Amino acid sequence: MNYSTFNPHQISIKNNCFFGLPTTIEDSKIVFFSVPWDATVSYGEGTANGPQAILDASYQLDWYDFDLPQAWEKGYATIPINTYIQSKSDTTRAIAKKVIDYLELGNDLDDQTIVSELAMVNQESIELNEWVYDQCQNYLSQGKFIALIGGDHSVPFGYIKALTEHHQQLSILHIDAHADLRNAYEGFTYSHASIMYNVLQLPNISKLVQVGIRDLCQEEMDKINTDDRLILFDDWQLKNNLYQGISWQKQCQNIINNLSPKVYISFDIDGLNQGYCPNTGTPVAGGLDFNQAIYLIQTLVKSGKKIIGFDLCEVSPSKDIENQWDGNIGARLLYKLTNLMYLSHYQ
Ligand SMILES: [Mn+2]
Repeated sequence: MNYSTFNPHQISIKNNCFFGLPTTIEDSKIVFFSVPWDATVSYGEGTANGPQAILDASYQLDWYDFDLPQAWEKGYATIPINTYIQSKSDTTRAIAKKVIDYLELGNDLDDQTIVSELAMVNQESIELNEWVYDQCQNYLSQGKFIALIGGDHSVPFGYIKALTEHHQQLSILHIDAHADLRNAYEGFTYSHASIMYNVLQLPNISKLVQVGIRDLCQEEMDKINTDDRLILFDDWQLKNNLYQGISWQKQCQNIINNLSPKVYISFDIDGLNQGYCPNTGTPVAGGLDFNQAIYLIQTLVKSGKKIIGFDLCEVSPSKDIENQWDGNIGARLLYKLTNLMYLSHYQ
């Protein structure tokens, strides 16, 4: 760990590490693993640039954390953002866009060129999943925790798969505007809109607890109503409860009671109110306040349950490079989630 040039009272040095922290991967307890990929994004593109936007904005934060003083010395290291994956995302997304444009015209899948392009995108997604899985297996087997930074919401699949091989009975706390329970979307098996459908096919997933959901289709609602593992806390009900005087504390406790002792958090930034993520791919009105979301996770940690990993996805920077708001929120959320994950194991 090279702290010789690091002063936690001063400004960050731009060292290509999240929050300017000088920890080496070897000495780390937690690694920041970026997956700059948004090949199948259907609406607004740009989440492949999320990790870089969060990294750029992260230098601006102060390190003091009210839950975890001296968080900066706990051992968080950055795995460099993989530029090969990012360029692969760009080329794959160009093909995917042709398929999406074709389907959005109301065409059926009878054009052989489109069919083979669709197959190509699906193959690239499989390879991305395998890459994420291999990377995560590597760090998990070294006893490290992983903070995964997307990318669109398809990217944590390989990570969750790796975790299911290290843990029996894990639950997922899924914060999102969307249920992500579609069985493939626009023909893409590993679409961002299908992540939780795909995750439910994995072994050892005991519960999927969804919070903040406010945009879903009938097929997804049917799945929620028929699969015992699925528990929905939709945004409308959460807010109605609040308006009728049921405290957020009480609601958080209720949410957490549904989770097993080992919890994975999948955090889509669009679970928050759109003011916190104006450039995210598929924004929806409503959503959680920043502090509400943090309070939920603080309550989880206080309950004694362990956060065994998390992802933060769908942060997309503004086209105006001077505007770091999305990245700034992403960075603050990333720091807080990382600190709370740390605290859940070492308090
Ligand atoms: Mn979403």
